[in-house]
Amino acid sequence: MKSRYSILIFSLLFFFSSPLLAQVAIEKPWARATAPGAKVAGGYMVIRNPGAVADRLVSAASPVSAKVEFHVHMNDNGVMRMREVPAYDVPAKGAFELKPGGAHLMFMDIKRPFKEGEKVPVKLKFEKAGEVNAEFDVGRLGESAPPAAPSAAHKH
Ligand SMILES: [Cu+2]
Repeated sequence: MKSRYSILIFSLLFFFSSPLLAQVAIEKPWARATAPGAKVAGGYMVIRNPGAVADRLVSAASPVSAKVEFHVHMNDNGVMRMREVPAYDVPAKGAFELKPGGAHLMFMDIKRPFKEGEKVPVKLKFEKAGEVNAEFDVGRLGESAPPAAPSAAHKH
């Protein structure tokens, strides 16, 4: 009788510690519309991890681009530069935010322009939570950034 209980308890513990139960939530995924001829696009979101174990976003892919890279912005002597990083760490009971001017997904070699109002599907792969699908809403061109075209900045 006693051993049967311990088997039950053991399997319950195993079940609750299973990586399959690790979960992350993707909040407000969005991407910027692209200018004509643009080859790359930025994607943003908040990754929330309610679990007690830290997780890590290790890869991302989308049918609309050749690949999806993880970028961060670094202040290099007053000049903001982008740098590729291998992964994003999502702390336990915490969140990791991707936003303009900070960490962002970079859609490389996009196959078509991103148009405002459409959705871009992205498959995210986490070390523990596994694959998570997200639909990125395409927002306005140059949202929360200076206008891309010089002519737009010099309207009289
Ligand atoms: Cu970038």
